[in-house]
Amino acid sequence: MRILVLGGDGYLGWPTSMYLAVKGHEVFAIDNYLRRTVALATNSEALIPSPNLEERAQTFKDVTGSEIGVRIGDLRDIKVMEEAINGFKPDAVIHYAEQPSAPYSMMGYDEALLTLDNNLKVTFNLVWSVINHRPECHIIKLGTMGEYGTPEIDIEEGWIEIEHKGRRGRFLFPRQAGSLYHTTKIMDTDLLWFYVRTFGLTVTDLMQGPVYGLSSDETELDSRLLPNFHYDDIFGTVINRFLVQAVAGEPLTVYGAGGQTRGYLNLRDTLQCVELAALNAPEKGTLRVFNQLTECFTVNEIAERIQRTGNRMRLDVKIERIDNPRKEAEQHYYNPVHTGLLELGLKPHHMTDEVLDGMLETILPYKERINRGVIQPRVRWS
Ligand code: USQ
Repeated sequence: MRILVLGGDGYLGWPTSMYLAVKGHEVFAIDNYLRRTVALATNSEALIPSPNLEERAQTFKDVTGSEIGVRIGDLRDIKVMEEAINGFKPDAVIHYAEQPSAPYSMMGYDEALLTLDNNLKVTFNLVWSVINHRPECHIIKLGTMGEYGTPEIDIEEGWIEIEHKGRRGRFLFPRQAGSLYHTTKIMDTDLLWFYVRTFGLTVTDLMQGPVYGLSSDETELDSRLLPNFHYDDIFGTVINRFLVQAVAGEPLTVYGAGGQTRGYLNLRDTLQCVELAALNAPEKGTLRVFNQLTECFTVNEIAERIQRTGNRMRLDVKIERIDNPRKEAEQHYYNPVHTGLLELGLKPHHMTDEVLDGMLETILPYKERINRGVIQPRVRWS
């Protein structure tokens, strides 16, 4: 397939581009280095130095013989988006090109506006470019499980049947996000659903949980191909953060009571999921939603698992419950349905002790690069 990856330099975008190229797809990746710029501005640089997108694509070609087309461009500019869609003529577009950090979106007015403006404008430009130049193209949008929040009822896979005053209807599952970033993802879903209904676009919305890991078959080929691995309070997701904290000898930062439950997945499974979505497009003119996660944990369970694994490696890991900087339920019901991707053939890589050991071993050589000043949360929700 011809697959365009928007946000192809990111934590997920770069491993996805390589995975798809090795599988024989024709891949073109675009990025404007927004995450790198924000990371620099907030002193939140990735643990492992990552060459720029052009250098990465060259290394990837030298190592594998496969090519990834790359362009540095800002997709908020409709001309850049149109050139990509009209020039490359993709069968599928994977849309990762968003400001992905909940804490960043809660820092203040400027950061909130950047998140809102970037995330909605890129989605809007994508919609219009596809309508005008490639209406048959399948849009695969990275959404987030955070769109649903933590309701008192089971979370369905995107849609819910509601019976009301004796009549029935099918609706998007109610959504109530816990940060502005997550709220922009709800708005994206609503935009896409509107244009599916009115213009017959074909869309898959992947409601993804927090991802962990830094290995895929391709990233393991050369350290210059590793993803941007963050452990700071802005871009680091909780499992990645805790593993780096364990290596640094810092106590694991459990926010509040630690009963917050989320659906997690290994980086390798994100790659499988987006390819499965691309190879199995939904019926034309529909919005399909998958909940993209493989197993649920509380923050306490994650901390205890990482403490055990770290202590086996003589890291003397401590756990500290600190004031929660976020507004979120710290003890709650959580039961999301996630069968759609399994039915398409997803083979989950679970968070085994071996997986955590492997991550600790990859992180250890970079111990001296850990900046202890970005481990404690610097952003409070209010
Ligand atoms: N947490 C801690 N200690 C930490 C960091 C986080 O207890 O040091 C807690 C948070 O309070 C939260 C949970 O761990 O309850 C998950 O936090 P996270 O930072 O790993 O994930 P989040 O901010 O929700 O965002 C991440 C990605 C985002 C994606 C989302 C999926 O950055 O792009 O959309 O995961 S989900 O969480 O399902 O919405």
